[in-house]
Amino acid sequence: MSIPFATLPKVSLHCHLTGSVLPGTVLELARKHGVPAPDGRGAHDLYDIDSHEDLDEFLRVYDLVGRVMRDADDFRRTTYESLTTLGAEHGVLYREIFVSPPSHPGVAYRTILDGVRAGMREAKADTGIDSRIIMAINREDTPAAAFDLVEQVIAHRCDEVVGIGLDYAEIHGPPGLFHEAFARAGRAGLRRTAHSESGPPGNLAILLDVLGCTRVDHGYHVVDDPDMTARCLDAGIVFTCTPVSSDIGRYSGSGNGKHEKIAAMVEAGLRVTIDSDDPPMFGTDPTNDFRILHEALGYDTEQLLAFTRTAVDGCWLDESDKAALR
Ligand code: ES4
Ligand code: ZN
Repeated sequence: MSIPFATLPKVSLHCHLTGSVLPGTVLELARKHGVPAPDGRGAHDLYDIDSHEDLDEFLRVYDLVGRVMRDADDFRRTTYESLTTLGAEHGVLYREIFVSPPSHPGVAYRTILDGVRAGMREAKADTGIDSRIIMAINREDTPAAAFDLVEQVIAHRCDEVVGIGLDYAEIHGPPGLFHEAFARAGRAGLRRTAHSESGPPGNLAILLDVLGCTRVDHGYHVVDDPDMTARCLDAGIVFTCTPVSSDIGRYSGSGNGKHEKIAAMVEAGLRVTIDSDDPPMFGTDPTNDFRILHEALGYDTEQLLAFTRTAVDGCWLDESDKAALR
């Protein structure tokens, strides 16, 4: 029996706005602002993933995309496209999108926030998709810059921003460096998550003990340590896994198409959700990530819907808004 991957309901907890910009949009915005686009040969080659040596090189392309987003309308448009073309059209009912102000140097926080919110409203009106924002700290920046970002989030507090994240290359920014920014966010009632993909494995304990994270983005190391697995089971930590994005060996150490870590996490009974990370940049989309797991691990409709239920339970909406997704 064939599974209708595209229409299965999905809830998206690990998708970056900058990583969602469609190739044609990158070129149009670069032209509009007279700034350089990534050095692709055309719209389809812009994100040629095979041409990147490592995560750092990928992130420098990502930075170039961030630099073409300059005014509120750019943020409106890219948010709208993420939520519709890369969201609602794939059965996504709700998305918590990572927005990274540090990826847009010279752009005011307020400009970003207002533009993203406009895109969210428009996408909801046109397709029904609901969404919230997670403001992401760039761990390659200083702890002081991270703290300033959290201060901005608090100064411009609004219902749409439900939490903070920590992204960019883990190797260049150990999580403990950002304890003050995360503590400030915690005191203000913001939820907290952080990327941990490449490790070292001890980073997971820092996320839980020092940063106060209730979610972990990727987090595959959890299954290498039985004590940490037990702890995360007990605490109900939610892991936002990204099959295609994490299957690029030189970024994450996997790359064999078997998705063994995700399988082990599911097998251990951990709370796992599935997403696409940076869909066009990794040549994927929410439908494809579900399909890939079905093909690699035999997951059936019931298991795929269980990922969605976990994402509904683990998302940062109020209980009454969660009920509308069930
Ligand atoms: C990212 Cl570390 C990492 N990997 C993929 N996409 C990203 N966006 C921001 N940080
Ligand atoms: Zn990510």
